[in-house]
Amino acid sequence: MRVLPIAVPIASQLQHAVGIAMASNIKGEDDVTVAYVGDGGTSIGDFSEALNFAGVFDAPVVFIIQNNQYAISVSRQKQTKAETLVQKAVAAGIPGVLVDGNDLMAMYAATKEAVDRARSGGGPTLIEAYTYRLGAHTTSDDPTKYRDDQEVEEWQEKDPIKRMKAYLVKRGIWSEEQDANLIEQYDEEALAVFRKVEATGETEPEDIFAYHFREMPPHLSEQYNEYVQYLKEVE
Ligand SMILES: Cc1ncc(C[n+]2csc(CCOP(=O)(O)OP(=O)(O)O)c2C)c(N)n1
Ligand SMILES: [Mg+2]
Repeated sequence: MRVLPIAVPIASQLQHAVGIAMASNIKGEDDVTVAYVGDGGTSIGDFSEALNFAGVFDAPVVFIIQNNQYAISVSRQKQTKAETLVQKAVAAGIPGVLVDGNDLMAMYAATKEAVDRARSGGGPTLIEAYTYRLGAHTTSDDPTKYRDDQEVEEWQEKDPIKRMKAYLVKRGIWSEEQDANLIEQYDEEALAVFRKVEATGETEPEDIFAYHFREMPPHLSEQYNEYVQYLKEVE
């Protein structure tokens, strides 16, 4: 498995995925490319372009929309008047499947089917994983400003981790005791890493310029010098 770096410009990764999948076809390789996007990302032109290209060129690619109902503060209803996001597959002439995104096994089955189809020459698939963002978008976001607590509470019960755990415990594959031990073990590991990093001391502000390039390019050197000067002035 090969993993690409995270693409910050929303939905741009879909175009890359189609390009990679088209290259697999040209090279005669049986690789399949899987690309994820948010509900908000489906409103961007790149999404439609990627689906269209993938369909026309039978690219072995699987698009997975993580429909968590929000793009920061913008609700799913404000993204599109379409009843579902997956119906956008119809316009591209490719198969689409709407899945309970909080059901791990349903997601596995749908993804496997799509990957198998792509690998056997059946072209692309669009999957919509219907889920919910329980937390805030980022630490600078306050979701209480744009949604009801009741909505969040309703989704708490559908938490995929809770559901999977309940299933495994019921089947006797996992237990509350094992769960508690594992969490304790992870807490200890995380704390050990945190202490190690903390012990390395304060980070110098200039460090934001370091470690990007072996030799700092001129435009960055210029900014670095300006920044060092600025730090001296504010001291
Ligand atoms: C092209 C582009 N426009 C705006 C942003 C700023 N931005 C970062 S996350 C985000 C919302 C994304 O929502 P969604 O696609 O639903 O993904 P989620 O965060 O819910 O997983 C926006 C608008 C960006 N990164 N790229
Ligand atoms: Mg979203």
